[in-house]
Amino acid sequence: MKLRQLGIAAGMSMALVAAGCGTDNEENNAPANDNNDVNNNAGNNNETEDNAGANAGEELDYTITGIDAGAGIMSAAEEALEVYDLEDWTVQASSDAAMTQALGDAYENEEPIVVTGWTPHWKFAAYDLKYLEDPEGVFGDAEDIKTFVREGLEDDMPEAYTVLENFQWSEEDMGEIMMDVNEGADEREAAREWIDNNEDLVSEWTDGVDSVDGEAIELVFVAWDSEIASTNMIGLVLEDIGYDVSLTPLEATYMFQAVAEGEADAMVAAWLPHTHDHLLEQYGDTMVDLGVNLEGARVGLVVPEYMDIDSIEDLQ
Ligand code: PBE
Repeated sequence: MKLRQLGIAAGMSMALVAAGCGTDNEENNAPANDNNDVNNNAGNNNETEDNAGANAGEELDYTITGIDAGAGIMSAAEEALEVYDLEDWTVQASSDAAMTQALGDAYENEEPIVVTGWTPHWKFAAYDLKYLEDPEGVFGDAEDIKTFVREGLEDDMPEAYTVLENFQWSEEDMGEIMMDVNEGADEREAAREWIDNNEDLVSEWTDGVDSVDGEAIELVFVAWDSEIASTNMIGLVLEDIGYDVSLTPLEATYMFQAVAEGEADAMVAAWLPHTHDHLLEQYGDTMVDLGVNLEGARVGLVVPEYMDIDSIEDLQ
């Protein structure tokens, strides 16, 4: 297929934004009654519960550290700015890799940071983080991750169709691969190790499925850590029954489009009912829905536990 990888290496500048956001204000010992901003040109302030959001806002230059512009969570974050009247704030596009880099850098220095976050993701195992409450429900409730294949796959590749239809695992399963990859393991090797350790589950997906003889199958995905884990894993399972598997990273819209137009065979990366609803609306009619492969996913705005804000409203 001709679609190119877009948007996933868009902005390493995020790490710089986060690293550069001044936090020296904490050392400012302005008198407690000096609330009139006279000498406040460095954005200093006294950290009180009342203005914790404003403080964080100033320190962060009113920037939410986002990921690739095509991700559903990015449009949800933009919507949140409107719904919660956060007109001073912007959502900075970058990539999953740049976002986690910025998060890691901020965390190390106990600096404030707000990221577009989701579960499953290794960042929750690596750092103490919390979702900001979302009383307006902009980010939706629990999400499922679903599998879609192109029309005609059932006839053309019934073996792959069956495996993809059977594929279902848990947040913990996906998390194991993600964690290994984050700790430096090769993506394929991490997926292979998980398969080796979970033969019973994998054999439920491949039960009764005949081997094939090197037929080419193409899986599309977006280079989010969660989808790197799932796509590499299911790709290996298909390889093990004889397919010649290629994995193509794309921007989210093109991932849906590729399957809808039959240019790619399958994807296991549709977050619904909320995050990718606009993409499902656009492309859903010409794709085959093979159901949920992971239950209980979640998206939202995520901050380190040490930040003294709890709700998106606190960013006002
Ligand atoms: N995510 C991870 C995706 C879905 C999977 C939350 C970054 C998105 O926002 O589109």
